[in-house]
Amino acid sequence: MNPHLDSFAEILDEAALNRRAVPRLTDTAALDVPSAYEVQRAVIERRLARGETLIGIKMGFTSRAKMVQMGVDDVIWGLLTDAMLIESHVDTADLIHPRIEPEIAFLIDRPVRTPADAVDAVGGIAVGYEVLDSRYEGFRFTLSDVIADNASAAGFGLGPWHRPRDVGNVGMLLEIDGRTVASGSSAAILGDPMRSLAAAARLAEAAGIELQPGWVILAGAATAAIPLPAGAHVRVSAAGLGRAEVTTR
Ligand code: OOG
Repeated sequence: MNPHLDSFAEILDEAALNRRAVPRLTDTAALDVPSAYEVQRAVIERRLARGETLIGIKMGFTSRAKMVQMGVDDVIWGLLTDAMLIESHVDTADLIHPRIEPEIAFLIDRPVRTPADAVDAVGGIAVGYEVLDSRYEGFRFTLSDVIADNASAAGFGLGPWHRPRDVGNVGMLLEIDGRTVASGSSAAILGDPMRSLAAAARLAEAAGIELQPGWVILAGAATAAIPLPAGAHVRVSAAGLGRAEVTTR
């Protein structure tokens, strides 16, 4: 790999480890989208070298609400590792400026050899949440910056798995300490979160990554992301899918 891309990966990895935001890579260098995905891959390789394992894919900017919030206009993806899975607590001191957003998640239970297999390979559907933590100052970035930064992925949590069902238009809520802070419909996710799953399968195939049984695909948020405060109780819910909850310190 180009040493200059590798040094970008080091900057982003250290920013996450040290919980210190860094200037945008594109402030000082040109970075096209393919190179940005190379940086993302190198950031993940550093995590894998520390013993983490890949457990899925997250999609980003699959809704207008997110594109408008962050000022970008293309769907992106990132990789999820086991260390990102949140059971019930998040320590906000481990993060720079975390935000949270409600998600629809798919559980893959059969190997996906071609993108056409993806829909039939779904063994479960759940409501979940994603904790985002841009490694960039001010949570501001260009499309290439955020791709390099693994689509701001920091953590995610899941509600109970349900048998596959139509989730094309279900109401979704994000509540913090009992107050609704965001609401939307899953239809905001590319018209149907299933389309986001198909897009994830296509992107993974193009990148030479095979979706594995047990992997989770996060389809992307239906609403804008909300700052995640310390000492809070957060609940996300989706009609027919129950809820996922997390408390923060
Ligand atoms: C990038 C991640 C976007 C989504 O669901 O749209 C994303 C960001 O907003 O920091 O995960």
